[in-house]
Amino acid sequence: MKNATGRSPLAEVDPEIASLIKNEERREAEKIRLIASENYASRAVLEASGSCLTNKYSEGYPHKRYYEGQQYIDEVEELAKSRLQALFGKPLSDPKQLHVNVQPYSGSPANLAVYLAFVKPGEPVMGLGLPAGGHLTHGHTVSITGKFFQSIPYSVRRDDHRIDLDEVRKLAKEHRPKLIWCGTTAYPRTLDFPAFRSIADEVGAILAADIAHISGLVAAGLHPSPVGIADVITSTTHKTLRGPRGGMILCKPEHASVIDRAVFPGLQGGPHNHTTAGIAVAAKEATTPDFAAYAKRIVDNAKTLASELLSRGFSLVTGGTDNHLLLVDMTPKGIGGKPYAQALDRAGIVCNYNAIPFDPRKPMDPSGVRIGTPCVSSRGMGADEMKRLAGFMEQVASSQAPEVLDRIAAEVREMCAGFPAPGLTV
Ligand code: DSN
Repeated sequence: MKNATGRSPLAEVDPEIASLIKNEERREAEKIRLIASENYASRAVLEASGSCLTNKYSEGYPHKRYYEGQQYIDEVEELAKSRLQALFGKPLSDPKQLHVNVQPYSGSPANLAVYLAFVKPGEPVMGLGLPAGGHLTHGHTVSITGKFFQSIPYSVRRDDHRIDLDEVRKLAKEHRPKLIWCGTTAYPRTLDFPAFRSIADEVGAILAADIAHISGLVAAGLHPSPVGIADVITSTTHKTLRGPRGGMILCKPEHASVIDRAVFPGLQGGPHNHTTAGIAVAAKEATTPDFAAYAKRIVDNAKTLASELLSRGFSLVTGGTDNHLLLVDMTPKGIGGKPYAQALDRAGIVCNYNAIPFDPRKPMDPSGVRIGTPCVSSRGMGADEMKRLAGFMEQVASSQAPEVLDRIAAEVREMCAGFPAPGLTV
């Protein structure tokens, strides 16, 4: 038989890349990953998103494509959509009224599609400023969304660091934005979607909820849902929702066609069908008791970690958390967020340095770190491990001596060994 090319395993074809992947797998297994936007996709999600579906082009939408051969792809996309509709449509009397688009390549393209659907270049838009916990794509000056549109950022209050709804209303009345974003990347508190709805109604704006960070909590009923409140909802699919790297848009039926046209052909070509399949699997997994227990652990673990850190003299923005993340102001500990994050990494605990609201320091050397509990909760860690973790974090804040960090890293490895991570083979 003739040898077919392209049928050999990765380790044979490209040992360099195979070994880098293996190393990353080991890193993910041996470290406590606290980056609030990361997670462990399940083995089933990884299988679907690493499948032959990557080979197929499918511009268009199910049963309205520009290429033939869509017999199975159409079914994959329809399953992804109907599962997300059932998962997120619960607040509606008829969940089928929730329109779903699973084609955005990720969260930023999903958000850009919302601009394309509803706003013309130069028109005013409002979002939470990046320094206050908002996302780049909510109108930050360095993003296309701050360059092509007139961006009016709102902020959090100086005293309690919670979103200042009085300021949102005042700015909205003054600038009459076409679009108001309600969504965050570094905000530890519950979002008040009905309050944003009433402000958007007062000024005739489209209300867009970006639930990228919290969509897994929304799916599990652990954060209020914007469905039935916001006109349009965007999310990544890989954070708390625990799917593959991807994006989705949910919207009211009256916005379905403008949203679909904005995604394709407005912004993108062919959807990433392998990702769509992974999203479908994640949406199925999100209906299981396992997922409900994992989502509850996320919130419980964040609260335990918050109280343990507070009792050890750490300062938390807003004083605590309602969701999956904590923003820690390192000022009282006398160390900047960046050197602290670097020391934690050597100690086997991975997070990101992050600005705190009204940060007196520069963005590349800010006062805080952002930590989140999705990864540790996916591994099944609970209150005992959070207490131990707070102890490690306290020790690293007190000493960044290499021998201290290396000793903690060994303890972290030992602790992680008891909690195998979903999706990994080590
Ligand atoms: N990079 C994501 C985060 O870490 O929050 C947002 O896009």
